Amino acid sequence: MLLAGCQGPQSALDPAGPAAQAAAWLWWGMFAWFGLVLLLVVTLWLVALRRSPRQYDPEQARQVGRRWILAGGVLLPGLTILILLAFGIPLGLRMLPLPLDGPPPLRIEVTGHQWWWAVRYPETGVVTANQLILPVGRPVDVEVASADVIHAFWVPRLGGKLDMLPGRRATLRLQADRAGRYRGQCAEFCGAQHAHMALAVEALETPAFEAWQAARRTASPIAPEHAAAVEAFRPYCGECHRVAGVSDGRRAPDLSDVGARRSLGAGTLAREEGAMRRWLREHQRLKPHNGMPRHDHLPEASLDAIAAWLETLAP
Ligand code: HEC
Ligand SMILES: [Cu+2]
Repeated sequence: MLLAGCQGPQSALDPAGPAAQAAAWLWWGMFAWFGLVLLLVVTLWLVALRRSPRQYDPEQARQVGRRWILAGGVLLPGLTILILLAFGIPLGLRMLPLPLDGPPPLRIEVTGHQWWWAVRYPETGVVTANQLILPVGRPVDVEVASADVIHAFWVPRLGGKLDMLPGRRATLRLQADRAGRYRGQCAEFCGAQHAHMALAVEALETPAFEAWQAARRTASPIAPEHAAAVEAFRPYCGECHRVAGVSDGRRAPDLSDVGARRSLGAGTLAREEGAMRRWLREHQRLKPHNGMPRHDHLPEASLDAIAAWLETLAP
């Protein structure tokens, strides 16, 4: 049961990059040291229990007691803090955006919203939401910010955790050494749907990453059978959502590639058959109080037509 915690897409004990590796070393180091301290304390306790009361001498006991206070209350915690600092400071340096010798890191802006993630690649202008696509083997500087309350960015298998504070920008360096899917999660309570604020992370080999960026820079053409859906979408949904070439809303997740997303509502609803229709009809039941109003005023046929069109939006 304990070992089950060492695996999975979100385990800090299964690092997939140098920054996360550093955090994992620190964790194991602390585990070993505090394990030893626990063993020592339990042994002393057992020894004390087994001592016969006849050997008790009040004067000697006072002296011994003072020594234990010094050793256990000052020396041991002091030593522990020193060791932690000696280990922790160099490891923490790996998560800072320090200058590098090689090519510069990739910059990605991630903004927390109640309760979704906006993701932007400033070098190419590519925008997405609720998913972070990275190249393998290249350092990435994630510039975090918040649009409302305090959130926290954390992808445990790739790096450390950083608070996202309204009105401030901060940068966290991470890197993926292996291609694969990872999971991030808002790590600071930010309201009712905090638990439904997951970030799907995917590390791609460099050619695949470049191909994804290139594909994202061209808007998907609109097939004639979706023209009516687009007309219904533009004036209402388009107020909040951007779809490249269709609408320019900025209050809600960019939907230009929503058809390729692994889940809807920041991890709330897996992309099974019919998930898009279900999300549009039931999103306030699936993720109560989320920032999107009910679409009850739209005819169901129109909503389903929009869903069918959104399904096709993939890079
Ligand atoms: C008042 C602004 C607003 C309007 C209007 C609006 N939405 Fe949304 N929508 C949101 C917000 C905010 C979210 C994010 C909710 C969350 O996950 O917390 C969202 C989420 C979504 C998602 C899920 C995106 C993802 O990445 O998980 C889809 C799909 C979507 N909306 C489609 C639509 C459609 C279609 C319409 C029109 C029928 C529409 N929206 C109208 C604000 C809006
Ligand atoms: Cu949160």
